[in-house]
Amino acid sequence: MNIGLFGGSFDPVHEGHLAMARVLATALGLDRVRLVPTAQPPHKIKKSTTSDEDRLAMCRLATEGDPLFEVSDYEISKGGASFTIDTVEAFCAAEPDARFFLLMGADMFLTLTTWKRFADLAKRVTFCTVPRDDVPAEVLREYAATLEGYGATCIVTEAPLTRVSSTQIRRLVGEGASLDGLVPPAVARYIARHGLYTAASAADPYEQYKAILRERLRPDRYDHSLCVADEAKRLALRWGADAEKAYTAGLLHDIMKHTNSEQQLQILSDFDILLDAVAVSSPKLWHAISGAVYTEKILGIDDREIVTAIRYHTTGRASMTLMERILFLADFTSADRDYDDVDVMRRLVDEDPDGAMRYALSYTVRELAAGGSPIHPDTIAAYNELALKRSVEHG
Ligand code: DGI
Ligand code: FE
Ligand code: FE
Repeated sequence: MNIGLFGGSFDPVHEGHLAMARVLATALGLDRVRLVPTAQPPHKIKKSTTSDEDRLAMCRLATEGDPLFEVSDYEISKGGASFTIDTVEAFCAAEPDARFFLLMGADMFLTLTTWKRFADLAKRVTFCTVPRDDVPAEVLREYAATLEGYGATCIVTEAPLTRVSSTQIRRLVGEGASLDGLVPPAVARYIARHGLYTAASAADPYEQYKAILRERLRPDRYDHSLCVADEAKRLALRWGADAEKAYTAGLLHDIMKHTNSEQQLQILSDFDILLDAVAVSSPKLWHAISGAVYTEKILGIDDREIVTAIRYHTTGRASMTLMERILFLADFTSADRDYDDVDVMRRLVDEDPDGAMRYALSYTVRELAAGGSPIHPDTIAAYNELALKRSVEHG
């Protein structure tokens, strides 16, 4: 069994991909061509790629009914960045009798020596590519000769293919132009039906959330939300948390801040959330609780990290997760904040995160006590945990 493996982001899959696969399948006598869409890299801030599900669905639609093709969700199911060598090793182990041919576009072919464990990869697969109108066969053959010097086997076909690129297709969709002849009709229909690559989604993936925020918040609070999102993302990158989630949590953390009490209590009762005694008497705490419920149940952001960060952004709590601390601190140090010792807080956040938590919590406790307000037990628990940790450290 000769199997062609064709990996890529397929964002979207197009006739250029399919033509290349067919040319190589005929030239090499392949029994099968397996499309392997790559998963979205983790920690990707700009959601420049379409969701894994959409890209997988388009690959399936593009090849439906053609026995030459199959679509593998191997890398997408695994999640995160995959290296070709790891995927190839998994396929080789699953089908020890098959011969594998790695199909790739001319531009990828010219980078092969930089791939992870290139020498191991070269032992397991034959590298195959097709010239393109902008990358002539001679250039590819010259590079192939170098690769063969390292022990690789390469196949470069003669006739060049016309260049089609996913970037070009995304741009055409944005301009409202037809995709006739560039993608299979079923893919074109899928793109239209799901509103993929439209100007709004391409310009800013968070635009939908921002539009909701602009409806629910007054301008200064909207600005605050953008600033907290930026700061949360900055801290996440610094401390190795998921920057995209931090940005989302920052955007949405105050989403209920301007919703009236009745509606906030309504949403809590709709989802069976009970308020404890201190929370009942402190309406300022409600927006964190109702905001978490809104984010999870109404916006459908079913992500514990994001939801609990919003839930505890006002009170804090004992044993806060990294994402909870990021949002809690970002709310104190965002660019729009301006209180007496904001500079102290900003320095602490960068130099001593525990110290910053301690500083923020004692500030809150002091302010509330000075004003005679009740202090929520979660705030006290967060404060005590850090104060105890410090007294242990300092004997
Ligand atoms: O929503 P923001 O203004 O960005 O900030 P926030 O969510 O931290 O809300 C701050 C308000 O919440 C401020 O008026 C103090 C109040 N607050 C914070 N912690 C507690 C609290 N109020 C009570 N009663 N108990 C607390 O533990
Ligand atoms: Fe808040
Ligand atoms: Fe806030």
